[in-house]
Amino acid sequence: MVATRESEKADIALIGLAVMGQNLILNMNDRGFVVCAYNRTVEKVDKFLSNEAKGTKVIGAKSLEDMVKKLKKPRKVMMLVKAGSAVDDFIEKLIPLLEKGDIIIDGGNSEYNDSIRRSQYLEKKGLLFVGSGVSGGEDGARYGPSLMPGGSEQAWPHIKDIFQSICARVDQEPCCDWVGEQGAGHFVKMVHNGIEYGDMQLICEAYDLLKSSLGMPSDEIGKVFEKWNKTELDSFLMEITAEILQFRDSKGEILVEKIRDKAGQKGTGKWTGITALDCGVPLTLIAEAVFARCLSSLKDERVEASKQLHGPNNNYTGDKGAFIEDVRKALYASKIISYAQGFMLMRQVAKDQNWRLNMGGIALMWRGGCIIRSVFLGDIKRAFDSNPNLQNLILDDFFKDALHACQSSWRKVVSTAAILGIPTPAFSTALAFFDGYRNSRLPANLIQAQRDYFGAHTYELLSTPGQFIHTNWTGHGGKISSSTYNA
Ligand SMILES: *[C@@H]1O[C@H](CO)[C@@H](O)[C@H](O)[C@H]1NC(C)=O
Ligand SMILES: *[C@@H]1O[C@H](CO)[C@@H](O)[C@H](O)[C@H]1NC(C)=O
Ligand SMILES: *[C@@H]1O[C@H](CO)[C@@H](O)[C@H](O)[C@H]1NC(C)=O
Ligand SMILES: *[C@@H]1O[C@H](CO)[C@@H](O)[C@H](O)[C@H]1NC(C)=O
Ligand SMILES: CC(=O)N[C@H]1CO[C@H](CO)[C@@H](O)[C@@H]1O
Repeated sequence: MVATRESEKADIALIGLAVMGQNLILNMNDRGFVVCAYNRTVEKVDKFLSNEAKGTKVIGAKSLEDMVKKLKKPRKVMMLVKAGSAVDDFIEKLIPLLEKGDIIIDGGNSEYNDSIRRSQYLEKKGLLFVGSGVSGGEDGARYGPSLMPGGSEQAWPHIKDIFQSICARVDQEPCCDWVGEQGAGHFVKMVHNGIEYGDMQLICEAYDLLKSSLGMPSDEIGKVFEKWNKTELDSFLMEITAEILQFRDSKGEILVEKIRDKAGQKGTGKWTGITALDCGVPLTLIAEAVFARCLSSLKDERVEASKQLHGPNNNYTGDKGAFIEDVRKALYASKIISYAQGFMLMRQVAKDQNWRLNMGGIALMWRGGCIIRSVFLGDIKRAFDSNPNLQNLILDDFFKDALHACQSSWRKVVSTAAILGIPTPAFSTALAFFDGYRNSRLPANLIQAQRDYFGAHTYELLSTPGQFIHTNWTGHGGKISSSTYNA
């Protein structure tokens, strides 16, 4: 076989020819890059070259050795394979074939702790690792995803051109920038997915409120959402929901009402919640969104319980138009809280991991291409641009004003839902967070007293913070101290 000349070599290789992989290759090809395609099942490569990739500059590889020979140096190998052991398996197979300075990119949905481990492992071997979040689904991959790369920083100059050419753009700006060290890219993608859980749950609660309290039919709610899509709530999820609610099946009937109310999940929302619990961040809305899916999945149990447990009549008797506007404002306010909590989590983990996360840059990456893309993220970008050290998003003037303006509607919706017996876990937890966060005094003084009473865990006085004391509350009991037991 004649050796491939350097000029004919590929700019990047892509492993894994499922739909996302294929679309990303075609996207790269459109932008003028030569891509070498590889899949473990080699017939898949031939099929791709003679079908979807016909007439393009895409080349194929018959083995990993063949693939590596066809790449320009430093070699860039991107994997779009199932998260987990498949990623480690390919890494092990690639290591002996690659040279110092070559780059392995994982574009799958890996857990960020795996990416931390992989970047450390590969850097020890002289290779560079990039763990990149890729969001936007199949369409995004084909025409412009949001890309969130992190890992070995020396890799960025070599992949920047490709990544920023294929990604989505908003006002000419690419929705892709370097996120940070090690697992930062996959971490930010995880938080993105968690926020997506929250956004979806909030929209579902709004739909349920309009349906159950006002008795509005789905297509009418769809029309309302179309209007909301022209307000602060302008977003991809609002837009597709407006369409879903008006979609009719072949019988001419609204499809969404026929779908079984049992939500699935793949785990990124759960990971976000676990991470928040581990590092002590009150990420209540995303956690509620995950639990709401769990509760929904108890369909059979709920059907049984609905026959035995009774609540109030759901009908709202006040002004319909005014209530619809109240729900819109409650949704907006709750959404602000959800993003504020997401950014709190990123801030904390960045601190714990010693990552320099650029919060405004992250908002810009999410502004286009991905599932949570929205006009709203432009406002978040502006907030972090004007103050990169912003303690909390809800302390930014724009969002502070928005919360104040929505506050009375928000309270009305949450209390009305409680009175009518319509579950609004995400709306409610957002409001509870707002009220907790803006309170200088919470009842945790009593928690500290209780802990000291039964466990001698000690407490601080308001007047002497930092000084821990114990009180002999009962007048009996032995010489207990907080180290004796933990209850
Ligand atoms: C609630 O309103 C619906 C129409 O929106 C009506 O059909 C139903 O009878 C009402 N239920 C009660 C208990 O008032
Ligand atoms: C939602 O708004 C966007 C732009 O702001 C627009 O492109 C889209 O067509 C709208 N979708 C619906 C369903 O109204
Ligand atoms: C990743 O590891 C950190 C530190 O060990 C832990 O706190 C966090 O919960 C882990 N994340 C996930 C999703 O398991
Ligand atoms: C608590 O007070 C009682 C009664 O004054 C005393 O007998 C006991 O030793 C005290 N316990 C401690 C741990 O100081
Ligand atoms: C890594 C890999 O080989 N991925 C894909 C190869 O093609 C089959 C069939 O389309 C996919 O299922 C694999 O995920």
